[in-house]
Amino acid sequence: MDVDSDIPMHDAIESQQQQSSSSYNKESNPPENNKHVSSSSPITNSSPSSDIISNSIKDTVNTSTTHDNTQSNNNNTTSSSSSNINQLEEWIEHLSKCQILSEDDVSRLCKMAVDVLQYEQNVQPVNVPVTICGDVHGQFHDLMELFQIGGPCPDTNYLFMGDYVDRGYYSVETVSFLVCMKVRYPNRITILRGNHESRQITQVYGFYDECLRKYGSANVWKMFTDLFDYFPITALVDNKIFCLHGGLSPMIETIDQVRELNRVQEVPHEGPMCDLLWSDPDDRGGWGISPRGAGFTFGQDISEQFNHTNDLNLIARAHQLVIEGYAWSHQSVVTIFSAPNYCYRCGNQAAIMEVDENLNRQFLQYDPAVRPGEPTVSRKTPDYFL
Ligand SMILES: [Mn+2]
Repeated sequence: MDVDSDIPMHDAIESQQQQSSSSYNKESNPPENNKHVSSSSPITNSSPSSDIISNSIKDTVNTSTTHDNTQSNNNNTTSSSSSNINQLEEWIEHLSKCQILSEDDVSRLCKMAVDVLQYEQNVQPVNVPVTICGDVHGQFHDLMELFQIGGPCPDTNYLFMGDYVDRGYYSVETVSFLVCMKVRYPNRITILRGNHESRQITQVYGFYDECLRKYGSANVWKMFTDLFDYFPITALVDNKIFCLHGGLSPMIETIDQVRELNRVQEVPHEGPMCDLLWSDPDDRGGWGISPRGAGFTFGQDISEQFNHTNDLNLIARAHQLVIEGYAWSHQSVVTIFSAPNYCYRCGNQAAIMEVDENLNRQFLQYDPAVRPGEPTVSRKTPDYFL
């Protein structure tokens, strides 16, 4: 059974909003919507083989950031300053204990992350083997469990398909940790943008309020949401598995068309970039109106045509709560959801998908981690909820 991860939680959302309404939009500066200017982006959107180009750009231009040399399977960084590595490892150790970074450190981290992410592509190439993960939604302890199940990064390569923030109690720690890992091991972990990596959505579903509560101002929220604009929107694993948060768009027939988008902006309300982050597969054929109010539903005929046109085996996506952590749609679309017992009450398992050197796939399912200091909520969902 597929349950929409954004729609059926209205009661949870409302109680969240009630709890935070006293501080909401009163003590803080109003967030600036859609004011991000994306001028002079160095992103090489339309060069299909620019991973080599961008790597050389990174290595020559960006000496201040860390880069792993994946091609030679060498985990030691070759072109980065050791002080940055030490700093990042200090932050990672701190965050591993679920402790937030200082505002100044978040500022430094986000600047380092822009230096890495701005050179990634709209369709970021990813090599096998890789472990592909879905929504995390601020469930920090479950993210640590994910790395226990899948193996530590950088020993295991990871591809996350978005929705790191909102809903869970630890969006700040979760996104700080993943961004730190991205900067520390840029060729070992890929972090795509989800529909929640957005200024608008995070003001409604928790991340904005959490930043206010933990930092006393919206500064950290602004730093991260400005950074989200640089996250790649899709990835292509071994030229065969197309990975993205939501799904297909009626305005996108080829992967090259994704490469031509200007992604460095707030997630738009409509259009191809919006659809890629919001759409869902559906049992009905063709394109349908999405109950989410953004993106579309697409049928098996659409996904088959897209996979045929682009010589793909599989579309891997996240965005929908699925009770067993993964679920097949059509024959070649898989949904992966990596937040167990979503919202601490849905009773679902989580899953990640390992893809080996021969593109063989294996799903690993897991249950919620113990969350010290939090109220114990039964994983079992009452019948009336489902
Ligand atoms: Mn989503």
